[in-house]
Amino acid sequence: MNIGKKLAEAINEQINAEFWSAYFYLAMANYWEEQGRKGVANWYKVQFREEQAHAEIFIDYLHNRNGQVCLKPISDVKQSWESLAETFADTLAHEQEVTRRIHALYALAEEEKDYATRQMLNWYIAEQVEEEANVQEIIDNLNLVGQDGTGILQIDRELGARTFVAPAVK
Ligand code: OFO
Repeated sequence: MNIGKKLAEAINEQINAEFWSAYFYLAMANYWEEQGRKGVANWYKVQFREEQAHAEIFIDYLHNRNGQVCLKPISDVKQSWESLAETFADTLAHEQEVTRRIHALYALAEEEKDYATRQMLNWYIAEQVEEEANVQEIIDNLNLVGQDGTGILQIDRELGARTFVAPAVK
């Protein structure tokens, strides 16, 4: 069944938002690479790739429902941060906003009685719970070590071990 106009527009907006997220995390990866925090940079590079994958899933979905993809310009992102704490606080706030957006999309799918879109969005709803929990854990660890250099190095090393795994939904 072809996707309705209203939902197609909302999904196109979300595609743009996912690419904005990718851009945002790439800026963080670049910044921390330039500050010598290679583990943090790696974590954000993986995040960058995940966001691109999120956009691609929506693109494939629109095509499967005979919808048209409309790529819009990506607006500017912040380029520097005072501290790791600020970076991860920005990340959590952003993911909370994305969660709100995904929930709004789900509500629209319900309103439109588009059960296929509702089903597809279940994956994103679960993904957002994971995204927020992962970032919260890093924030908790950063709070725990405070300004302790050894602790920060340990966190950097752990974040450096993250690898990209393509989402199973693809
Ligand atoms: Fe696409 O989940 Fe983060 O932003």
